[in-house]
Order: sequence, then structure tokens, then C-alpha cells
Amino acid sequence: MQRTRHLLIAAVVLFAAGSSAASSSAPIIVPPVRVEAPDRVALVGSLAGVPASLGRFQVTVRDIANNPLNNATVVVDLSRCGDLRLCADPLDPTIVVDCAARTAVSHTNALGIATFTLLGGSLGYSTAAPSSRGAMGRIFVPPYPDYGVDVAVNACDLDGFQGVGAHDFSLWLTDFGSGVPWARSDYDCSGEVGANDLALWLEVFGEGSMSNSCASLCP
Ligand SMILES: [Ca+2]
Ligand SMILES: [Ca+2]
Repeated sequence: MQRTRHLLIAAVVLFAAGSSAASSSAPIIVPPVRVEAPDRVALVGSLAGVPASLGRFQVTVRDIANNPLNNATVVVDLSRCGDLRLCADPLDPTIVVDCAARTAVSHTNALGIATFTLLGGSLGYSTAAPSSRGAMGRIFVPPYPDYGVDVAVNACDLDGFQGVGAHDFSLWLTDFGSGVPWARSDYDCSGEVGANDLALWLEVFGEGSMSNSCASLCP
């Protein structure tokens, strides 16, 4: 019913826009949904079965009239982030991970808000798949991927194994030394891997909330 209402609203606005623009050559594009999401997302680890709160983020979905959309499907798509892997079990019954598609899916509540904490890590050191630089993740509402938000995705667990620890530190140093701004190691989303990212990594390591990697990382 709600979907029907939204489609009707979209049709009315498109019709109105088309009528008023009949004499103009410039096309008017009306977004069918409005998606508000952060520009960076952290794949996190867990401790004693509890996902690290650092990874928590929210996505808000509204219709073209700016009304919150309830029960809208929200997809976090990491298919372009070749070095990053989600955990097969998100430790959250409201999130569904599709390892093959490399997506995590949840749904909005009555306020139009979907809440995620994504478990995962990087296999950048061991995979030939292209690693992501910049905002190569995408958050969208099907069937409107073009109206989504691009996000940079990082991970403190850079080997996807045994939580955040010494080997991850070594891998971060390798990323730093490479001079390549791999998104996985750019924790402040500055567009480069530097001292502030190291400080953030050390903070995570010190507080211990990502001491556990997942039992099964998506292949
Ligand atoms: Ca690790
Ligand atoms: Ca940075």
C-alpha cells in the first residue's frame, strides 16, 4: 500500500515536472527515493559475540515528498571493494549478508532508518582482486542503485583473522609505506593513509572491542 502511494506521488510529480518543462530542453530528474548515509563505513570485529560499536551507522530513506519510508530495503554493496570481505554471520538478526553478491541488507523502521554494524575485514594482502581506493562501496534502495550514496569502506582487521592484532599492524605499515591511498587503511577518510589513521588503529587495538574476527569470512 505504501509502495503504491509512493509510486502515485512519483507519477504526479513527474507529470507536473513534465508539464512545466514542456517548453524547456533540459530534462528534469526527480529522485524516486532520497537516501542519506555516511560517506565512510568501517567493517569491524567483535568481542564475546558483540559487534564493535565503532561500526554502527544509520541510513535514512525518504520518499520524494520527504516522508520517511517504512520497511524499505537498504543494500550496502561492497562488490567493487575487491579486498574487503563481510562476515557470513553478521551477529545481528536484522541484517542479511549475501556472500556471493557481497552485500548486506537491512530494512528501515517507521522513521525511515535502517541501522547497520557490519562485521568483516580485508584480504588485501592475499587476494589478487582489485583493492578499493576512495568511495567504492555503495548504499542504495532497490531498484534505484543510481540514487544511492558512495561510501569509502575501511577495516582495522586487515587480514580478517584473529581479531585486530600485530599482523594487521604490520599490514597497515605496508599500506602506509606503499604510498597508495587504500581505503581499507584510511580510517579518517582523508584520501591518504597517514599518521591520523595509525592513531585511530591504535585506539581500536588498545580498547580491544575487535579482538575477534568472524568464524567465517565470506570468500
Ligand atoms: Ca587480524
Ligand atoms: Ca587518512
